Amino acid sequence: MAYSDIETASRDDLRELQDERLAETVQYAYDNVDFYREALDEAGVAPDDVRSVEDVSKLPFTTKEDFRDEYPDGLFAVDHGEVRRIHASSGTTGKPKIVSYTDGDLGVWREVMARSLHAAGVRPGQVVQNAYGYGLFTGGLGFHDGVEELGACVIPTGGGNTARQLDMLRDMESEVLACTPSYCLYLAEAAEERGVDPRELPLDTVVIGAEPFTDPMREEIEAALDVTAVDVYGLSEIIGPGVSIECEEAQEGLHVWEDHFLPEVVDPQTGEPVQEGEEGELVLTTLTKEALPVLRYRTGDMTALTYEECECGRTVARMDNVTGRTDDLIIVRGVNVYPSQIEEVMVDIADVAPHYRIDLYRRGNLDAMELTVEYHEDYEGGHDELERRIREELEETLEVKPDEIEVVGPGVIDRTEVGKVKRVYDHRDEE
Ligand code: DLL
Repeated sequence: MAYSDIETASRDDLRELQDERLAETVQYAYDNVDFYREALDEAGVAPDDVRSVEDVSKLPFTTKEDFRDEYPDGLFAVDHGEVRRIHASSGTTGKPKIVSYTDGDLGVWREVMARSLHAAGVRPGQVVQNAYGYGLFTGGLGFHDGVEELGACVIPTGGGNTARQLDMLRDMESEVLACTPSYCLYLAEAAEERGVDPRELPLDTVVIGAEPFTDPMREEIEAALDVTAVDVYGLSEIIGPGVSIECEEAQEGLHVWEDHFLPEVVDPQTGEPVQEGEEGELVLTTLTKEALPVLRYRTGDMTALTYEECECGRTVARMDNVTGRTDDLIIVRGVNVYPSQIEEVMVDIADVAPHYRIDLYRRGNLDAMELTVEYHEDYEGGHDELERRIREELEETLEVKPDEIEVVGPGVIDRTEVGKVKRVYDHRDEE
């Protein structure tokens, strides 16, 4: 059933392996990376103090800022001669985070991606169209290698070039499409514009990730393309895509490949571990990485963990779908708002298309929030009526009201063809 035995191992066996690998990783990082040696010394923790998974909380956190401070290669544990590949994650501000892989790391990545695709229902011989961007972004090559490792056929379309993307989907009869959720919706729309019913395409499965999306958004994708949409998660600092994925059977939480990545969830304010099932910030420790071992990385992604066996039989931990990050909280007139709250409300209104943007301004001393939403192409009513309905629905969920809601026609809001979607535009710091 599973791609590798470890996916269904007993929790005790898995724990034993993690204990061993964690102790090795801490010693390895201490011996080979000045940053970790100094951080552990400063925290008064000796590598020997970390003997088992329970001891992980003794270790100091590693943050995004540490990657930036150590730019470009201060966190590498091997000489350049042993590095076989470099990727980078751009981020919105400042220097990119440079990440590196040895031959062994690339092998692990291929293995966890093959496992992930298998869990998503992909089988050898199938055609997988890979519309994640190739290049420094980990999405393209991460999927590419995983598809080949699994023994399926990859079509490396990369991001963008929508006309050719659609031709390939139809002519090569791709059964699986890998891309961001926003691009997936865009492709469905673009197909319709060209007179192709997206539901008639041969696709069975889409493997979506790299950006947050809510459950209603997923349902929208599944209905638009008549597919199963499976959520895949990962980040460059840890390896790239393939840290965790849902199984096609249950689609109930993302299986974390715990033999390579040790997950914890902590309170984002205090850094203290939370109870199983409670929401908090995901923290990850690599257990087998050679070029770039990472101890207790604060991902900024909000999720919860469960260790209950899944109905698919896998025993590894599962994390909730990540719908937000600790840093995408927007504060409007002192009230906390998450974009995912707005998305959930809007995608639930049938006459609204799942395309929206949020603009924040400072007017005098006050924050102003403007929401632009597209109506669905089948909608025949008036703008005012729809604006009123959106306002009413939002007022039930949000503590702060948008100052303006503008309903616009289909296709007016810019689409993201390459890379990750941007929904919040904060103009408050602009003059
Ligand atoms: O986005 C790796 C990836 C590629 C994952 C393709 C899945 C598919 P980065 O560019 O380093 O790596 O961005 C990592 O993207 O910390 C999350 O905030 C977000 N993210 C990734 N996957 C998901 C997901 C890739 N399934 C950052 N749901 C992470 C929500 C996600 N957010």
